[in-house]
Amino acid sequence: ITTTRLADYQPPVYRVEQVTLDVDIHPGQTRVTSELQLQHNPDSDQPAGELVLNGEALVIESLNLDGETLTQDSYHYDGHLLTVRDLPAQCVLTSVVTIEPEKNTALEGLYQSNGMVCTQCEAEGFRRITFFPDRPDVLARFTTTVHADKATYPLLLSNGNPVDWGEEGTRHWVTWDDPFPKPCYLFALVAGDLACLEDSFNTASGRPVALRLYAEHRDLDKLDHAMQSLKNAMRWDEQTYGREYDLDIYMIVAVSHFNMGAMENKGLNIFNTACVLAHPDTTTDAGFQRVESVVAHEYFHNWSGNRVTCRDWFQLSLKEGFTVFRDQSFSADMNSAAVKRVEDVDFLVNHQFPEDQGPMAHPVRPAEYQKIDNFYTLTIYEKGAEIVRMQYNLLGPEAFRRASDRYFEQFDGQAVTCDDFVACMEAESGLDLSQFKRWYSQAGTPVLTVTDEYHEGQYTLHVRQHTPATPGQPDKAPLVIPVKLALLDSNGQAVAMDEQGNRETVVIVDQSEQSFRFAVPEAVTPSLLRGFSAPVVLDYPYTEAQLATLLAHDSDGYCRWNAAQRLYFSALDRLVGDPGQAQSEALALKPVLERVIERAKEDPAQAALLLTLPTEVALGDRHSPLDPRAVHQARRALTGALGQVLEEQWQAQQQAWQRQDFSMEGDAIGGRQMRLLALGYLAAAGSAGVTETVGELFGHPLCMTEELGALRLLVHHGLPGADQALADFAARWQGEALVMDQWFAVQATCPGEDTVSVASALLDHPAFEWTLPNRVRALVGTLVNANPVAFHAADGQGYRFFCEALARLDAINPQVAARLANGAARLRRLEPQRQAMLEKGLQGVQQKASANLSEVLSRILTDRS
Ligand code: BAL
Ligand code: ZN
Repeated sequence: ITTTRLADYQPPVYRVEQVTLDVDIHPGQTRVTSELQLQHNPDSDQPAGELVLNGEALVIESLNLDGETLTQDSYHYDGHLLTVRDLPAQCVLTSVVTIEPEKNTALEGLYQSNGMVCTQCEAEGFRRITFFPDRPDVLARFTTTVHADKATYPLLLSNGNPVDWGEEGTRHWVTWDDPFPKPCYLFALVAGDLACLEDSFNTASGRPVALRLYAEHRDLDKLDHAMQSLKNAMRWDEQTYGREYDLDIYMIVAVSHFNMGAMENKGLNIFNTACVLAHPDTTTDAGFQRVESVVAHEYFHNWSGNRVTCRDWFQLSLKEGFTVFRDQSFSADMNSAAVKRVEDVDFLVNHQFPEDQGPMAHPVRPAEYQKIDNFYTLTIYEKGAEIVRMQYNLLGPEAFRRASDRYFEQFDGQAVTCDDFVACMEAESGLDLSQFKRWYSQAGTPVLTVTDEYHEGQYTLHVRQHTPATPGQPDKAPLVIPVKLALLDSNGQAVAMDEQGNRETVVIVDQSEQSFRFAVPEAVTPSLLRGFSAPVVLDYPYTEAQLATLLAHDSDGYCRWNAAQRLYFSALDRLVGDPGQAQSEALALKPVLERVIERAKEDPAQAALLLTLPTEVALGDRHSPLDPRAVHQARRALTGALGQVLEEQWQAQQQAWQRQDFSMEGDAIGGRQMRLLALGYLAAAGSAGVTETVGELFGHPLCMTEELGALRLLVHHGLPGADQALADFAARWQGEALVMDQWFAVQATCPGEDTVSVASALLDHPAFEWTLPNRVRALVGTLVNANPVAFHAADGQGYRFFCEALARLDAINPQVAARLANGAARLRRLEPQRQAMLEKGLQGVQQKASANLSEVLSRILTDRS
């Protein structure tokens, strides 16, 4: 296992000017002929002569240099690297290799999925197809010819435009040419028998673009939402960033077997079916929103990632953080911006913060890695997006747009770094961002500790910042933390904070300790970190009365949500170990929640967010050592008690949001969320009639959101009829893979220790497939990550389930196994008995682990924090 370090970066010795690929698909064996036009790189300080190419487990048929067959003494291949000696400065290297896509269960490189052949090359999959300098700073023009059987694979796709095609008996071929130089991680190829939804888009400058969305024939009716999302994204990027699409064709292919969500290959995106297919009968509202954002995300990569790409994989967040920021902004514009921001923050604090506080913590620009696949993390993506968002807010929209224009224009066709991005921000704003850039290099979540005082018209905030140590980074320097704030008077109204009468301001915290003063007429409640202006933990001693004021009156959606979360956490913290007090905690919360429920008609989606209790995982993270049973009982007790004390209000809500007709309008979606939430509280309280109402909803749903929501309530609350409902659901949806994933997930997330034996039995269900990542994530991933009371079952059965699954999966798909292993990241937070059981299990898996899995396990096992 080798470690790659940012500090060791060297430019490539040779550039590849042109690649001509010929991929000849036959059952059992695919032959790949590649012709590389090589040129010594003048930026390299190494002389021409030796060339090292990546190539993973390729079977060489022949190697040829400038027309001469290479003899075995002029090259060396060790199964991973091909070293060719005595090369001139300019030459053509031709290789013929064979590969076996049918046997490729790792789903990297060229592989089979439900009868089609497709690729996944990011980050390092292209080396499994042919020999190449598989690094993002080698940009080449690709011409690709695909040959295959006509009947099995009537459709042959690759990047760019089709320029030639023909038939050879029962076989046919198509040649695709991509005029834009690109790194090989953006290469794509698809061969299959697929249905197509076709549309077109006229760019702002009037160029027509053919839009083609491909899926299995049975899924053709599930592509409309993705098409509309794509067109919206194309227009939005023109209007918001001035970026037009550049090829004549834009294609998306839906694939069942896929390691990630989707892939932005130039002109030929390949998508996990879960992120592109959508139909109200089979897809939840959340699923629709995911399709919209992922389609947009991959489209936006055409500029932020493809036209301007990364110099090396340490710069991954250059494209991912920026593109997540872009897709978040797009979704905010298409839907409710306030709700979107809270959803994004909720995701960040509940998933990225734990990563940043655990053994896998790493900077947004890591300094080293063993397998780059393990760094497609929430830190790179979500925290990376927050770093771009802070720059957007520091510059303001106009300067940020000038800076992004400069970035795209100056670096078009180049492979660059995060420093290059920030330099554009500095150049267009005049700001000095040198201290700000510590956000890229320093891991960990900063904690802002704030206290305040009020004296004779002067209100002072004292702010201290501290970033806890993370693996390999014991000492942290102060960051630049923009804190947007307002000050609320006793009526909850924001007061003027300066002579201009501004009622909101931003202070920049850039030292370990600082104070900020404001002239205000009375003692105030601070509304801090408005809009979640920086990805930090805020430690301010809010009283419950202040939180109630913020929740009732703050105009900032994030601050209202955060106030609600703080109220819930303090009640739940008291109930951990003492759930008998749930009734009095619920009564104390009742008046503030009543006000939120009353306002639900203004914005039901926002109300649903405000009324949702923190998860057991989030609550567990506040208690050390983790006591999953006590956490489970506390949350369950408070849910039931809130169901009881607000029973009338929940009943009214569940009736008010009942609809006769299906709609995808914002209020209809928010209404479904409110209705299911209300039914959940009623079910937890054992309210009379709730079983019938939920059963009725399950039997006569308007859409999958209702059907699945009702199923989840039946199963998770153990309501009568739950088993029959599970059987009916499976019978109805056995042919729909994505719906069956939800069926597995509903069962795996049923809170309770017994769920482990249910999940173990489901591993033997005929619909369970180890080779299908979505299915494994639905059953094993959800139990491990979203059902702590099951995963941490006192007898260790959850750990046995997990470790056996890890070992089994690792032999099939190391990338997905390594990702799943992150579920053990809280190892050192467990009490000694559980810790010993899990540690032993992980050590057993570690003995035979792949490089991917081994890197994650060793970080977890050596964690001493
Ligand atoms: N580049 C990998 C998939 C994505 O982030 O778009
Ligand atoms: Zn991306």
